[in-house]
Amino acid sequence: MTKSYITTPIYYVNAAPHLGHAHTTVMCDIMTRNRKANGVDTRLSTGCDEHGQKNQESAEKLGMDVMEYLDLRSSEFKKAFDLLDVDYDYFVRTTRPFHKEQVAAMEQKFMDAGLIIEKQYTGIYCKGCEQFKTESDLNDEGRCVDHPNMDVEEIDEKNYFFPLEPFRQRLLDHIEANPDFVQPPKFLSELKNMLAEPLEDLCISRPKSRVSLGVTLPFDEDFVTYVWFDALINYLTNLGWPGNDYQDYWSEVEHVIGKDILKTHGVYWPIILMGMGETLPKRISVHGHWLGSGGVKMSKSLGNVVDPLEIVEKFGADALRYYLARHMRAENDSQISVELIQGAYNGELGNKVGNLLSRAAKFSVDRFDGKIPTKGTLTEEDEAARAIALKAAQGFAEVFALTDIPARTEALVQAADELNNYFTAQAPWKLIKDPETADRAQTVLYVTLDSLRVLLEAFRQIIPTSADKALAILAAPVEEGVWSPELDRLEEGGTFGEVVALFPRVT
Ligand code: ME8
Repeated sequence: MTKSYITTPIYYVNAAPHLGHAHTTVMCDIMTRNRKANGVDTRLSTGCDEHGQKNQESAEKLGMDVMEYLDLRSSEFKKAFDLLDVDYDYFVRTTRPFHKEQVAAMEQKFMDAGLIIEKQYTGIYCKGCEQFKTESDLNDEGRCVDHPNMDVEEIDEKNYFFPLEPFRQRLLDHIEANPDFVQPPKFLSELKNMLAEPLEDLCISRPKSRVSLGVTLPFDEDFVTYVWFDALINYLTNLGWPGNDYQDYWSEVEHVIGKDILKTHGVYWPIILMGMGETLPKRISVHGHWLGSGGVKMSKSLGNVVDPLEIVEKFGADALRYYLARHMRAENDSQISVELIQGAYNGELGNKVGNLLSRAAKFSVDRFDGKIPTKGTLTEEDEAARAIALKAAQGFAEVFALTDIPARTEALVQAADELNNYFTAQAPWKLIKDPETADRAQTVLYVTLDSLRVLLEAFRQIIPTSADKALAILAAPVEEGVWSPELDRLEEGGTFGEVVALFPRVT
């Protein structure tokens, strides 16, 4: 892999950015940093899905001009991702003229190719999903299982449809030939189940009498494009598609999504691409959901909502990035709360990583006149400590998958913990008292700090601001670009930066 294109979903702007948005976007940022550090030319795209009924009604509720509303909301998303240190290359807004023009052009091509048909449709609609539903998608109260607080609507109207069934077998064959198409395997099985039965035609239009916020159909101006049919195309229009060089990145695209939008990405999108004659995505990586305390969906009424910006304000962006990276369980849903984040921040980042740095750096600064100690002959214990750090960091010197992130992050913290044990067992504060062993104290300090440096360089992929701050304390700046963990890069006799607390305790 020499190039890579990672995408987040584009988020609805009917409310402020929430924790789920933060999660997928931070995971994509981590994957992007990881690939760049491994020499892969990677582009990251994120942004906002600005069409559809939900967004339109939110603007109406506030009595705002719709474009003003969209500008305001999308700037909130941009700000949130900036605060979370997300280094994106593209920030999508589907109201951008170029995007809208390409969507309309594509629809005209589909129409000309006979891939769009017109018919009367009667059915149930969930505004929350912006999708038509069947009886089996509803709960006992007759509401959408994903949006149990919203009424579904009965709809009877003329619409335009894209037939999916003619493509189903081709998609199944593609999945068979590319078992990595969806990761992790649990979600591949879910996708296969979705494709086990004939597929209904996909309704790609909404009458303007009901929804006006959307891309007008090029062949019928009484209709706008169904929001999903326009949103998915962002992944291509972003790259300037159908311009000349989009293929370079498109052929390496990986979509990262939450489990709630597997059908749109795993069924609709590949089939739309087949209709266009385009290459299918290389991979769709899926994660579970965060649940609030009590292991239930977050909701205002339960008071278990975790607001990402409040967390950033209280603990800093890296506390949130770390929690999201370390504590999401592959394939499953996971719990989050302010208390859990606080516990991980103080107990894992603070006690294990920050504490090791301040213990070893402060001691060195006090005893060696602010200078980095020098290394003498290494013992077996020193070599073992170094090997632990190197091994944990090595996990970041290869391209990893979305599902690898928790274990790789845990390995770094675990290694820091073991370095703490090494430091305590070697007790340099005792060694320094005896002139015969004083040099040995310097070696222990050097080994500790140099091994920690290796961990911090790997940590840059997860918690970039804190890692860089720590590396500055060790006078060990790291250049952007390709990286591999190497020992003995700490400069003996170099001058420490100011030793500040990396993760000040929050109570
Ligand atoms: O679906 N835990 O937008 P959306 C983790 N506009 N991630 C979560 C989550 C949770 N509890 N809740 C949501 C849309 N997410 C469409 C996408 S793409 C062409 C169009 C994340 O604002 C997860 O990534 O509803 C999920 O897929 C996404 O937010 C849904 O965001």
